[in-house]
Amino acid sequence: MNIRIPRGWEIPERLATSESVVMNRRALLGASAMLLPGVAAAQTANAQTAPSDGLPGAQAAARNPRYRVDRAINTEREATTYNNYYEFGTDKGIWRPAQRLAQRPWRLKLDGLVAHEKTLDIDDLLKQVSLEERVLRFRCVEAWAMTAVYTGFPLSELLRIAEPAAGAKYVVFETAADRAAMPGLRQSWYPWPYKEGCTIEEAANEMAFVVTGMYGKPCPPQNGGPIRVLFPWKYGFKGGKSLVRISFSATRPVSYWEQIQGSEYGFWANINPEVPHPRWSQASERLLGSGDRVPTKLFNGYGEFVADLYTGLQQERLWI
Ligand SMILES: Nc1nc2c(c(=O)[nH]1)N[C@H]1C(S)=C(S)[C@@H](COP(=O)(O)O)O[C@H]1N2
Ligand SMILES: [Mo]
Repeated sequence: MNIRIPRGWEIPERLATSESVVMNRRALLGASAMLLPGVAAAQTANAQTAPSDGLPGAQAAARNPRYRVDRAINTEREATTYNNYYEFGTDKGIWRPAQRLAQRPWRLKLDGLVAHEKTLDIDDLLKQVSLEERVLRFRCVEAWAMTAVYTGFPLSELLRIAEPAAGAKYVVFETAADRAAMPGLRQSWYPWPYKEGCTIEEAANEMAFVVTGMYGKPCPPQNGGPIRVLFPWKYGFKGGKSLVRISFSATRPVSYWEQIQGSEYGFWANINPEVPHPRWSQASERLLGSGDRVPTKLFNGYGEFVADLYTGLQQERLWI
């Protein structure tokens, strides 16, 4: 008999939805909670207008030419209607139910090891920073990727506003948990609220970007509006959406995905085509829109900006 057991990287991509495979095993009991009429309708309906039309806050800003891409830029529609946002559900079609997340008023708390704890209103914050547009590659750990147009400001500007104390070594990002708007929160076995973190050196790196807009409009809720963070050299799950709190800490936080499955989603999560996810290869990625398979790049192509952050850290699990 010749039974061939497929290796992890041979599973078809539709099964390589990592982030949901782990959960769906536990989710069976709670599945009926997700079958809201609005959610089902949104998954089949086609948008007539762009999802970010009509949101508050102007987001036109000059493009920063420093960050070049060698790929076609995805359309606004592609980048804003295929999302991961588990608070709204585990499928990619949550953009319509996500419109229930009110974008104003919105406050962001800065606390922990800081000179003075602060709570900023988003419109006041936007006046204290200089917005720029960046065209960035984005790579999900599930091996889909896109190139999208973002407006925002370097995370280093928020560090300046927060004034972290000398002992602050890590930055912790906590995202919205609005039970009325987010049906996913009823799945109480997940460690809500979604939290992520990075080192203070990573946060100060020029590539760490706070996003407040996309395609010249306010960032739509499904992409993390009104304010989210992006680490374009790391897998997408590091970029917490709809931030409500940024804390400074002396100790390394354990993030949402790390709590769910630490062997598959670690603290560093830097992109490396040569280090497979435990269940599939990371050597290539599928581009939204064209569906083309292209090779994945070390640090998602941003090594010239970020590689130095990791000298001396070779003993860490930098690539998971
Ligand atoms: N709060 C929150 N942030 C989140 C997620 C989430 O489920 N909840 N998903 C993450 C994952 S897995 C990815 S790939 C990106 C997707 O961002 P996008 O929908 O803007 O492309 O958001 C990340 N941030
Ligand atoms: Mo992801």
